[in-house]
Amino acid sequence: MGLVENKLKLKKYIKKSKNVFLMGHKNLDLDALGSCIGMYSILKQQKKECYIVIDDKEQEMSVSKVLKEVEGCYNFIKSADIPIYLHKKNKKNLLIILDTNKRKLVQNEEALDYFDKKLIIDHHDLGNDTIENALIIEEENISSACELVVNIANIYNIDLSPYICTLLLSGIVLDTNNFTLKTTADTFYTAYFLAASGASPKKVQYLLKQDINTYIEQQKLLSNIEVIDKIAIARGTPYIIYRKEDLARMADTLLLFNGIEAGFVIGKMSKDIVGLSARSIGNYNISHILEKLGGGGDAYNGACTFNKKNISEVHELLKKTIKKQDGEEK
Ligand SMILES: [Mn+2]
Repeated sequence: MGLVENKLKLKKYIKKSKNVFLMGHKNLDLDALGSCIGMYSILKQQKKECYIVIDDKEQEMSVSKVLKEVEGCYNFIKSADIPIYLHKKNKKNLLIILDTNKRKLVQNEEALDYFDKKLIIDHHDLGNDTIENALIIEEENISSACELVVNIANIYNIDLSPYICTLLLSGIVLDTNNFTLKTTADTFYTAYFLAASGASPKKVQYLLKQDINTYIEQQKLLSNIEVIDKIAIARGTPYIIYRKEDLARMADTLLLFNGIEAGFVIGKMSKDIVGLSARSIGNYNISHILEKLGGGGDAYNGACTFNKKNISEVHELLKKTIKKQDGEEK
């Protein structure tokens, strides 16, 4: 599944296609968008017609900053318009899915049906819901989709513009929470390579700047933490609706504290839905817990949603499940 083993297959796949459509996960972040734009640039240099498919109605601040800056430079389309841009011969069309491999998480699940040839470039674990009949390049030990795209650019031996290097570096900084999570020597090497190719750390900082009010709400959430053994559980304020990405970011933050190996964050995502986001440094198996709760994930991250349950009910349920799992492991 790795890039090295699939290098030739990947090249052949790309060589045989003419129109390439790039699609990230729902609620794009800078790793998904950065990797799409990075791949676009690689493919353009291979003389492919490229399209980035975005259906998100609302955009995270960093994503909308980038989309504004690149307006007119890339072909952005909605999935409903894919048929207009398809090549007459379907085998000349290729859909590349970046930063996810799950059917339900792509921008638009129905868009998958237009394509016989699909390629996945991702750094998340595969699962039951992984898109079928696709060439999969998946490395779960790599920091981000952006890091994978840099490796692909190196396979093609091509240069990326300083702006694209900046976007790719932003994706890495985002997914590693400033080089604290899932960071290896290769990640630092990639960051070095991008910086040496003209990426601007100052610009990365600008792109990733947050809204101050969101930050304040997140800090409030962090003041309500319970630590059980090596696990930290944080609960949101019941009257605040959090975005899924913000819960995830808070769960990332929990891992920054001494002695904490796994973090869970519970918060309301809408009037009737409570979300649970989980992160682990890899030692503590959060995926079993999430599966028991009806969600999913891998060794490092995962999530789950609950209908018609309040925050305290989810909190109790989570604690029971953690206790039960600890009992099973002993
Ligand atoms: Mn990612």
